[in-house]
Amino acid sequence: MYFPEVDRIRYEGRGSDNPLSYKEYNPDQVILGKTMREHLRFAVSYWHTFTLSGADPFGMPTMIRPWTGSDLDLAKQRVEACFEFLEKTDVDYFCFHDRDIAPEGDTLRETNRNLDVIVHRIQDNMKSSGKKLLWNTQNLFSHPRFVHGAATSPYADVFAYSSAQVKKSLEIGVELGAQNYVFWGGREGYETLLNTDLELELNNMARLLHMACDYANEIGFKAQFLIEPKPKEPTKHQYDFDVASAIAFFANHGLLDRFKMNIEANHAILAGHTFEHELRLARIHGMLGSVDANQGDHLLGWDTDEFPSDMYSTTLAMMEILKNDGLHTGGLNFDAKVRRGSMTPIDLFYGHILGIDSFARGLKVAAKLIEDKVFDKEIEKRYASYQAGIGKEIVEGKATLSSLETYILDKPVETKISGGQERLLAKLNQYILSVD
Ligand code: XUL
Ligand code: CO
Repeated sequence: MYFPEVDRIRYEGRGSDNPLSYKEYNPDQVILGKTMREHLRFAVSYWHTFTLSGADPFGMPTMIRPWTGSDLDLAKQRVEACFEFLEKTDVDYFCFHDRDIAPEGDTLRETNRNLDVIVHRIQDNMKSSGKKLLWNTQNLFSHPRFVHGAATSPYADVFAYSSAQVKKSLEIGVELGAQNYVFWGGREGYETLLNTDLELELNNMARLLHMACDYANEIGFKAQFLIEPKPKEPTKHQYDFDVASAIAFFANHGLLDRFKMNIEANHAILAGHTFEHELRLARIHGMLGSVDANQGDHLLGWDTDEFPSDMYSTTLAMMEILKNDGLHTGGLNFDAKVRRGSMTPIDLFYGHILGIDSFARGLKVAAKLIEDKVFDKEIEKRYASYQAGIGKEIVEGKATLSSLETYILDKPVETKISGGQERLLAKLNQYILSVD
Protein backbone atom coordinates (compact mmCIF):
# COMPACT_ATOMS: atom_id res chain seq x y z
CA MET A 1 0.00 0.00 0.00
CA TYR A 2 1.31 3.43 -0.93
CA PHE A 3 -1.31 5.55 0.79
CA PRO A 4 -2.06 3.69 4.04
CA GLU A 5 -3.31 6.82 5.76
CA VAL A 6 -6.18 7.31 3.29
CA ASP A 7 -9.37 5.29 2.95
CA ARG A 8 -11.70 5.56 0.00
CA ILE A 9 -12.91 9.16 -0.38
CA ARG A 10 -16.68 9.37 -0.20
CA TYR A 11 -19.36 12.00 -0.54
CA GLU A 12 -20.16 13.41 2.90
CA GLY A 13 -21.85 16.66 1.90
CA ARG A 14 -21.28 20.29 2.77
CA GLY A 15 -21.62 19.84 6.51
CA SER A 16 -18.67 17.46 6.75
CA ASP A 17 -15.51 18.47 8.55
CA ASN A 18 -13.50 15.67 7.03
CA PRO A 19 -10.97 17.09 4.53
CA LEU A 20 -10.74 13.63 2.96
CA SER A 21 -14.34 13.65 1.74
CA TYR A 22 -16.28 15.10 -1.16
CA LYS A 23 -18.53 17.99 -0.18
CA GLU A 24 -20.09 18.55 -3.63
CA TYR A 25 -19.29 15.50 -5.72
CA ASN A 26 -21.89 12.85 -5.17
CA PRO A 27 -21.13 10.44 -8.03
CA ASP A 28 -24.58 8.87 -8.14
CA GLN A 29 -26.62 12.07 -7.92
CA VAL A 30 -28.62 12.60 -11.09
CA ILE A 31 -28.51 16.03 -12.72
CA LEU A 32 -30.30 16.75 -16.00
CA GLY A 33 -30.81 13.04 -16.59
CA LYS A 34 -27.26 11.80 -15.99
CA THR A 35 -25.26 10.97 -12.88
CA MET A 36 -22.49 13.33 -11.83
CA ARG A 37 -20.05 10.53 -12.58
CA GLU A 38 -21.32 10.33 -16.16
CA HIS A 39 -21.23 14.10 -16.64
CA LEU A 40 -17.79 14.73 -15.24
CA ARG A 41 -15.65 11.75 -16.30
CA PHE A 42 -12.70 12.78 -14.14
CA ALA A 43 -9.20 11.60 -14.94
CA VAL A 44 -5.93 11.63 -13.02
CA SER A 45 -2.86 12.69 -14.98
CA TYR A 46 -0.01 10.28 -14.48
CA TRP A 47 2.74 12.83 -15.03
CA HIS A 48 1.81 15.38 -12.39
CA THR A 49 0.68 12.87 -9.80
CA PHE A 50 3.16 10.03 -10.23
CA THR A 51 6.12 11.16 -12.31
CA LEU A 52 7.05 14.73 -11.41
CA SER A 53 9.12 15.39 -8.31
CA GLY A 54 8.63 19.05 -7.42
CA ALA A 55 11.91 20.22 -9.01
CA ASP A 56 11.78 23.71 -10.53
CA PRO A 57 14.39 25.85 -12.30
CA PHE A 58 15.62 27.08 -8.90
CA GLY A 59 15.29 24.02 -6.73
CA MET A 60 15.67 20.33 -6.31
CA PRO A 61 12.89 17.76 -5.95
CA THR A 62 10.74 18.05 -2.84
CA MET A 63 8.52 15.05 -3.55
CA ILE A 64 10.55 11.88 -3.45
CA ARG A 65 8.00 9.10 -3.38
CA PRO A 66 8.67 5.39 -2.98
CA TRP A 67 8.11 5.08 -6.75
CA THR A 68 10.18 8.12 -7.84
CA GLY A 69 13.03 7.38 -10.25
CA SER A 70 13.78 6.15 -13.72
CA ASP A 71 14.32 2.41 -13.52
CA LEU A 72 11.87 -0.23 -14.56
CA ASP A 73 11.18 -1.54 -11.06
CA LEU A 74 10.18 1.90 -9.86
CA ALA A 75 8.03 2.28 -12.97
CA LYS A 76 6.20 -0.88 -11.91
CA GLN A 77 5.64 0.52 -8.44
CA ARG A 78 4.29 3.71 -10.03
CA VAL A 79 1.58 1.67 -11.74
CA GLU A 80 0.50 0.13 -8.46
CA ALA A 81 0.47 3.53 -6.74
CA CYS A 82 -1.63 4.96 -9.57
CA PHE A 83 -4.29 2.27 -9.33
CA GLU A 84 -4.45 2.52 -5.55
CA PHE A 85 -4.92 6.28 -5.97
CA LEU A 86 -7.69 5.85 -8.57
CA GLU A 87 -9.47 3.40 -6.31
CA LYS A 88 -9.23 5.64 -3.26
CA THR A 89 -10.31 8.82 -5.03
CA ASP A 90 -13.05 6.96 -6.92
CA VAL A 91 -11.80 8.47 -10.18
CA ASP A 92 -12.59 6.29 -13.21
CA TYR A 93 -10.00 7.43 -15.75
CA PHE A 94 -6.31 8.22 -16.10
CA CYS A 95 -4.08 9.72 -18.81
CA PHE A 96 -0.37 9.40 -19.56
CA HIS A 97 2.51 10.22 -21.90
CA ASP A 98 4.59 7.23 -23.00
CA ARG A 99 7.60 8.51 -21.08
CA ASP A 100 5.64 8.95 -17.83
CA ILE A 101 5.04 5.25 -17.49
CA ALA A 102 8.36 3.68 -18.51
CA PRO A 103 12.02 4.74 -18.67
CA GLU A 104 13.90 5.32 -21.92
CA GLY A 105 16.49 2.73 -22.93
CA ASP A 106 19.60 3.28 -25.07
CA THR A 107 17.67 2.74 -28.28
CA LEU A 108 14.05 3.14 -29.28
CA ARG A 109 13.83 -0.65 -29.48
CA GLU A 110 14.89 -0.94 -25.84
CA THR A 111 12.54 1.86 -24.79
CA ASN A 112 9.66 0.08 -26.50
CA ARG A 113 10.52 -3.10 -24.65
CA ASN A 114 10.31 -1.22 -21.35
CA LEU A 115 6.96 0.15 -22.43
CA ASP A 116 5.66 -3.32 -23.19
CA VAL A 117 6.46 -4.49 -19.67
CA ILE A 118 4.61 -1.58 -18.07
CA VAL A 119 1.71 -1.60 -20.51
CA HIS A 120 1.02 -5.24 -19.60
CA ARG A 121 1.05 -4.36 -15.95
CA ILE A 122 -1.33 -1.45 -16.57
CA GLN A 123 -3.57 -3.75 -18.58
CA ASP A 124 -3.78 -6.25 -15.71
CA ASN A 125 -4.63 -3.47 -13.27
CA MET A 126 -7.28 -2.07 -15.61
CA LYS A 127 -8.89 -5.48 -15.87
CA SER A 128 -9.07 -6.06 -12.14
CA SER A 129 -10.14 -2.51 -11.23
CA GLY A 130 -12.40 -1.48 -14.12
CA LYS A 131 -10.49 1.81 -14.45
CA LYS A 132 -10.19 3.20 -17.98
CA LEU A 133 -7.71 5.12 -20.09
CA LEU A 134 -9.20 8.49 -21.07
CA TRP A 135 -6.26 9.19 -23.35
CA ASN A 136 -2.63 8.56 -23.95
CA THR A 137 -0.10 10.67 -25.81
CA GLN A 138 3.56 10.78 -26.74
CA ASN A 139 6.23 12.88 -25.09
CA LEU A 140 8.10 14.51 -27.98
CA PHE A 141 9.60 17.31 -25.91
CA SER A 142 11.66 16.20 -22.87
CA HIS A 143 14.62 14.43 -24.47
CA PRO A 144 17.43 16.64 -25.91
CA ARG A 145 16.81 15.15 -29.38
CA PHE A 146 13.66 17.30 -29.50
CA VAL A 147 15.48 20.52 -28.68
CA HIS A 148 14.53 22.02 -32.08
CA GLY A 149 11.12 20.36 -32.31
CA ALA A 150 9.79 16.91 -33.22
CA ALA A 151 7.69 16.82 -36.41
CA THR A 152 8.86 20.43 -36.91
CA SER A 153 12.54 19.72 -36.26
CA PRO A 154 14.87 20.86 -39.05
CA TYR A 155 16.37 17.35 -38.96
CA ALA A 156 14.71 14.47 -40.79
CA ASP A 157 16.05 11.86 -38.36
CA VAL A 158 14.16 13.59 -35.56
CA PHE A 159 11.02 13.53 -37.70
CA ALA A 160 11.57 9.81 -38.24
CA TYR A 161 12.14 9.18 -34.53
CA SER A 162 9.02 11.16 -33.63
CA SER A 163 6.95 9.22 -36.14
CA ALA A 164 8.14 5.89 -34.79
CA GLN A 165 7.34 7.05 -31.29
CA VAL A 166 3.82 8.07 -32.32
CA LYS A 167 3.38 4.66 -33.99
CA LYS A 168 4.23 2.83 -30.78
CA SER A 169 1.98 5.09 -28.73
CA LEU A 170 -0.97 4.48 -31.05
CA GLU A 171 -0.41 0.75 -30.63
CA ILE A 172 -0.46 1.23 -26.85
CA GLY A 173 -3.72 3.14 -27.24
CA VAL A 174 -5.22 0.10 -28.95
CA GLU A 175 -3.88 -2.32 -26.35
CA LEU A 176 -5.32 -0.31 -23.48
CA GLY A 177 -8.55 0.74 -25.18
CA ALA A 178 -7.83 4.49 -24.99
CA GLN A 179 -11.00 6.46 -25.62
CA ASN A 180 -9.10 9.45 -27.02
CA TYR A 181 -5.60 10.17 -28.20
CA VAL A 182 -3.91 13.54 -27.60
CA PHE A 183 -1.41 15.54 -29.59
CA TRP A 184 -0.01 18.44 -27.64
CA GLY A 185 2.51 20.48 -29.64
CA GLY A 186 5.37 20.06 -27.16
CA ARG A 187 8.27 21.81 -28.86
CA GLU A 188 6.42 22.28 -32.16
CA GLY A 189 7.04 26.00 -32.56
CA TYR A 190 9.99 28.32 -32.95
CA GLU A 191 12.28 30.72 -31.14
CA THR A 192 13.38 32.92 -34.06
CA LEU A 193 12.33 33.21 -37.70
CA LEU A 194 15.96 33.88 -38.63
CA ASN A 195 16.69 30.15 -38.70
CA THR A 196 13.19 28.79 -39.32
CA ASP A 197 11.48 27.50 -42.46
CA LEU A 198 7.97 28.18 -41.19
CA GLU A 199 6.24 26.75 -44.23
CA LEU A 200 8.12 23.44 -44.19
CA GLU A 201 7.64 23.08 -40.44
CA LEU A 202 3.87 23.58 -40.64
CA ASN A 203 3.59 21.18 -43.56
CA ASN A 204 5.66 18.58 -41.72
CA MET A 205 3.49 18.90 -38.66
CA ALA A 206 0.46 18.16 -40.84
CA ARG A 207 2.32 15.27 -42.50
CA LEU A 208 2.92 13.53 -39.19
CA LEU A 209 -0.72 14.01 -38.16
CA HIS A 210 -1.90 12.53 -41.48
CA MET A 211 0.41 9.56 -41.00
CA ALA A 212 -1.05 9.09 -37.52
CA CYS A 213 -4.59 9.09 -38.96
CA ASP A 214 -3.56 6.55 -41.61
CA TYR A 215 -1.86 4.27 -39.12
CA ALA A 216 -4.79 4.47 -36.68
CA ASN A 217 -7.06 3.32 -39.53
CA GLU A 218 -4.65 0.55 -40.39
CA ILE A 219 -4.63 -0.87 -36.85
CA GLY A 220 -8.31 -0.18 -36.13
CA PHE A 221 -7.66 2.48 -33.48
CA LYS A 222 -11.00 4.29 -33.22
CA ALA A 223 -10.16 6.70 -30.39
CA GLN A 224 -11.09 10.35 -30.90
CA PHE A 225 -7.96 12.31 -31.88
CA LEU A 226 -7.48 15.54 -29.96
CA ILE A 227 -5.16 18.49 -30.41
CA GLU A 228 -4.31 20.53 -27.33
CA PRO A 229 -3.63 24.17 -28.17
CA LYS A 230 -1.12 26.22 -26.19
CA PRO A 231 0.33 29.58 -27.24
CA LYS A 232 3.79 29.50 -25.69
CA GLU A 233 6.05 27.49 -23.41
CA PRO A 234 8.28 25.69 -24.02
CA THR A 235 8.82 27.54 -27.33
CA LYS A 236 8.26 31.26 -27.63
CA HIS A 237 5.67 30.69 -30.34
CA GLN A 238 3.81 27.37 -30.31
CA TYR A 239 2.16 26.44 -33.61
CA ASP A 240 -1.13 25.32 -32.05
CA PHE A 241 -1.57 28.74 -30.46
CA ASP A 242 -5.24 28.55 -29.54
CA VAL A 243 -8.50 27.00 -30.73
CA ALA A 244 -8.89 29.49 -33.59
CA SER A 245 -5.42 28.90 -35.01
CA ALA A 246 -5.71 25.12 -34.57
CA ILE A 247 -9.00 25.13 -36.51
CA ALA A 248 -7.40 27.17 -39.30
CA PHE A 249 -4.45 24.75 -39.41
CA PHE A 250 -6.75 21.72 -39.60
CA ALA A 251 -8.89 23.34 -42.28
CA ASN A 252 -5.81 24.17 -44.38
CA HIS A 253 -4.43 20.67 -44.10
CA GLY A 254 -7.57 18.55 -44.50
CA LEU A 255 -7.55 17.30 -40.90
CA LEU A 256 -10.83 18.70 -39.57
CA ASP A 257 -12.76 15.43 -39.70
CA ARG A 258 -10.52 13.32 -37.50
CA PHE A 259 -9.74 15.82 -34.75
CA LYS A 260 -11.38 17.64 -31.88
CA MET A 261 -9.85 19.89 -29.22
CA ASN A 262 -8.52 19.08 -25.79
CA ILE A 263 -8.87 22.45 -24.09
CA GLU A 264 -6.76 23.35 -21.11
CA ALA A 265 -7.84 26.20 -18.85
CA ASN A 266 -4.32 27.44 -18.16
CA HIS A 267 -3.41 27.40 -21.86
CA ALA A 268 -6.47 29.52 -22.60
CA ILE A 269 -5.36 32.30 -20.29
CA LEU A 270 -1.79 32.15 -21.62
CA ALA A 271 -3.33 32.82 -25.05
CA GLY A 272 -5.06 35.90 -23.67
CA HIS A 273 -8.48 34.22 -23.64
CA THR A 274 -10.75 32.90 -20.96
CA PHE A 275 -11.26 29.16 -20.51
CA GLU A 276 -14.91 29.55 -21.49
CA HIS A 277 -13.99 31.44 -24.66
CA GLU A 278 -11.90 28.52 -25.87
CA LEU A 279 -14.60 26.02 -24.92
CA ARG A 280 -17.29 28.07 -26.66
CA LEU A 281 -15.27 28.48 -29.84
CA ALA A 282 -14.54 24.76 -30.00
CA ARG A 283 -18.16 23.92 -29.21
CA ILE A 284 -19.73 26.05 -31.93
CA HIS A 285 -17.38 24.40 -34.44
CA GLY A 286 -18.38 20.92 -33.23
CA MET A 287 -14.84 20.43 -31.96
CA LEU A 288 -15.12 20.33 -28.18
CA GLY A 289 -13.61 16.96 -27.34
CA SER A 290 -12.07 16.93 -23.88
CA VAL A 291 -10.72 19.20 -21.17
CA ASP A 292 -7.48 19.53 -19.22
CA ALA A 293 -9.02 20.75 -16.00
CA ASN A 294 -6.62 23.03 -14.19
CA GLN A 295 -6.20 26.72 -13.54
CA GLY A 296 -3.49 29.27 -14.09
CA ASP A 297 -2.38 32.30 -12.15
CA HIS A 298 -3.27 35.60 -13.79
CA LEU A 299 -0.17 37.18 -12.20
CA LEU A 300 2.20 34.69 -13.80
CA GLY A 301 2.97 34.31 -17.48
CA TRP A 302 3.57 30.58 -17.46
CA ASP A 303 1.69 27.33 -17.12
CA THR A 304 1.29 26.87 -13.37
CA ASP A 305 -1.09 23.90 -13.75
CA GLU A 306 -2.93 24.43 -10.48
CA PHE A 307 -5.86 22.36 -9.32
CA PRO A 308 -9.08 24.16 -10.22
CA SER A 309 -10.66 26.08 -7.34
CA ASP A 310 -12.32 29.02 -9.10
CA MET A 311 -16.03 28.21 -9.14
CA TYR A 312 -16.89 31.01 -11.55
CA SER A 313 -14.62 29.38 -14.05
CA THR A 314 -15.86 25.82 -13.41
CA THR A 315 -19.47 27.04 -13.67
CA LEU A 316 -18.91 28.77 -17.00
CA ALA A 317 -16.93 25.80 -18.26
CA MET A 318 -19.66 23.36 -17.27
CA MET A 319 -22.22 25.54 -19.08
CA GLU A 320 -20.29 25.01 -22.29
CA ILE A 321 -19.88 21.30 -21.62
CA LEU A 322 -23.59 20.82 -20.90
CA LYS A 323 -24.49 22.80 -24.01
CA ASN A 324 -22.21 20.46 -25.91
CA ASP A 325 -24.35 17.62 -24.64
CA GLY A 326 -21.35 16.50 -22.60
CA LEU A 327 -17.83 15.61 -23.59
CA HIS A 328 -18.84 12.27 -25.19
CA THR A 329 -15.65 10.16 -25.18
CA GLY A 330 -13.74 13.03 -23.51
CA GLY A 331 -13.53 13.92 -19.85
CA LEU A 332 -12.06 16.26 -17.27
CA ASN A 333 -8.40 15.39 -16.88
CA PHE A 334 -6.62 17.06 -13.98
CA ASP A 335 -3.56 18.30 -15.78
CA ALA A 336 -2.71 19.84 -12.43
CA LYS A 337 -0.02 19.53 -9.81
CA VAL A 338 0.17 20.29 -6.14
CA ARG A 339 2.50 23.20 -5.30
CA ARG A 340 6.15 22.41 -4.61
CA GLY A 341 5.54 23.11 -0.93
CA SER A 342 2.66 20.61 -0.77
CA MET A 343 4.99 17.68 -0.78
CA THR A 344 3.29 15.04 1.35
CA PRO A 345 1.46 12.19 -0.43
CA ILE A 346 -1.81 13.19 1.20
CA ASP A 347 -1.60 16.56 -0.59
CA LEU A 348 -2.23 14.65 -3.82
CA PHE A 349 -5.62 13.69 -2.42
CA TYR A 350 -6.41 17.22 -1.26
CA GLY A 351 -5.54 18.55 -4.72
CA HIS A 352 -7.90 16.14 -6.45
CA ILE A 353 -10.68 16.67 -3.91
CA LEU A 354 -10.39 20.42 -4.51
CA GLY A 355 -10.62 20.02 -8.27
CA ILE A 356 -13.39 17.45 -8.18
CA ASP A 357 -15.58 19.45 -5.80
CA SER A 358 -14.99 22.67 -7.75
CA PHE A 359 -16.21 21.05 -10.96
CA ALA A 360 -19.05 19.25 -9.19
CA ARG A 361 -20.25 22.60 -7.88
CA GLY A 362 -19.82 24.13 -11.34
CA LEU A 363 -21.96 21.35 -12.79
CA LYS A 364 -24.80 21.91 -10.31
CA VAL A 365 -24.86 25.67 -10.84
CA ALA A 366 -24.53 25.42 -14.62
CA ALA A 367 -27.35 22.86 -14.80
CA LYS A 368 -29.67 25.17 -12.89
CA LEU A 369 -28.72 28.18 -15.00
CA ILE A 370 -29.50 26.18 -18.12
CA GLU A 371 -32.69 24.71 -16.68
CA ASP A 372 -33.93 28.20 -15.79
CA LYS A 373 -32.73 29.51 -19.18
CA VAL A 374 -31.17 32.46 -17.33
CA PHE A 375 -28.69 33.51 -20.01
CA ASP A 376 -30.47 31.81 -22.89
CA LYS A 377 -33.46 34.09 -22.44
CA GLU A 378 -31.16 37.13 -22.34
CA ILE A 379 -29.36 36.12 -25.48
CA GLU A 380 -32.57 35.27 -27.29
CA LYS A 381 -33.98 38.68 -26.45
CA ARG A 382 -30.79 40.46 -27.40
CA TYR A 383 -30.70 38.95 -30.88
CA ALA A 384 -34.47 38.97 -31.48
CA SER A 385 -34.15 41.42 -34.38
CA TYR A 386 -32.69 38.59 -36.47
CA GLN A 387 -35.89 36.55 -36.09
CA ALA A 388 -38.04 38.67 -38.38
CA GLY A 389 -37.98 41.51 -40.88
CA ILE A 390 -34.65 42.80 -42.08
CA GLY A 391 -32.71 40.67 -39.59
CA LYS A 392 -34.28 37.51 -40.96
CA GLU A 393 -33.38 38.60 -44.48
CA ILE A 394 -29.76 39.06 -43.36
CA VAL A 395 -29.38 35.64 -41.76
CA GLU A 396 -31.18 33.95 -44.63
CA GLY A 397 -28.72 35.49 -47.08
CA LYS A 398 -31.45 37.47 -48.89
CA ALA A 399 -30.08 40.94 -48.06
CA THR A 400 -27.59 42.87 -50.18
CA LEU A 401 -25.63 46.02 -49.51
CA SER A 402 -28.15 47.89 -51.68
CA SER A 403 -31.26 46.48 -49.98
CA LEU A 404 -29.79 47.25 -46.57
CA GLU A 405 -28.94 50.77 -47.64
CA THR A 406 -32.49 51.35 -48.84
CA TYR A 407 -33.83 49.98 -45.56
CA ILE A 408 -31.66 52.08 -43.24
CA LEU A 409 -31.04 55.29 -45.18
CA ASP A 410 -33.64 57.38 -43.33
CA LYS A 411 -34.16 55.19 -40.24
CA PRO A 412 -32.77 56.27 -36.84
CA VAL A 413 -30.67 53.54 -35.13
CA GLU A 414 -31.39 52.97 -31.44
CA THR A 415 -28.23 53.58 -29.36
CA LYS A 416 -29.44 53.20 -25.78
CA ILE A 417 -29.89 49.46 -25.39
CA SER A 418 -27.99 48.22 -22.33
CA GLY A 419 -25.95 44.99 -22.47
CA GLY A 420 -26.83 44.53 -18.79
CA GLN A 421 -23.49 43.03 -17.89
CA GLU A 422 -23.57 43.99 -14.20
CA ARG A 423 -27.11 42.72 -13.82
CA LEU A 424 -26.08 39.41 -15.40
CA LEU A 425 -23.00 39.04 -13.21
CA ALA A 426 -25.19 39.61 -10.17
CA LYS A 427 -27.49 36.88 -11.43
CA LEU A 428 -24.54 34.55 -11.83
CA ASN A 429 -23.44 35.34 -8.26
CA GLN A 430 -26.92 34.64 -7.00
CA TYR A 431 -26.91 31.18 -8.58
CA ILE A 432 -23.38 30.36 -7.43
CA LEU A 433 -24.32 31.26 -3.88
CA SER A 434 -27.73 29.66 -3.70
CA VAL A 435 -27.98 26.53 -5.86
CA ASP A 436 -28.21 23.33 -3.81
C1 XUL B 1 1.63 20.91 -21.33
C2 XUL B 1 0.44 20.06 -21.28
C3 XUL B 1 0.66 18.61 -21.55
C4 XUL B 1 -0.43 17.98 -22.32
C5 XUL B 1 -0.15 16.56 -22.73
O1 XUL B 1 1.39 22.22 -21.02
O2 XUL B 1 -0.64 20.53 -21.00
O3 XUL B 1 0.87 17.96 -20.35
O4 XUL B 1 -1.62 17.99 -21.60
O5 XUL B 1 1.01 16.43 -23.43
CO1 CO C 1 -2.53 19.71 -20.75
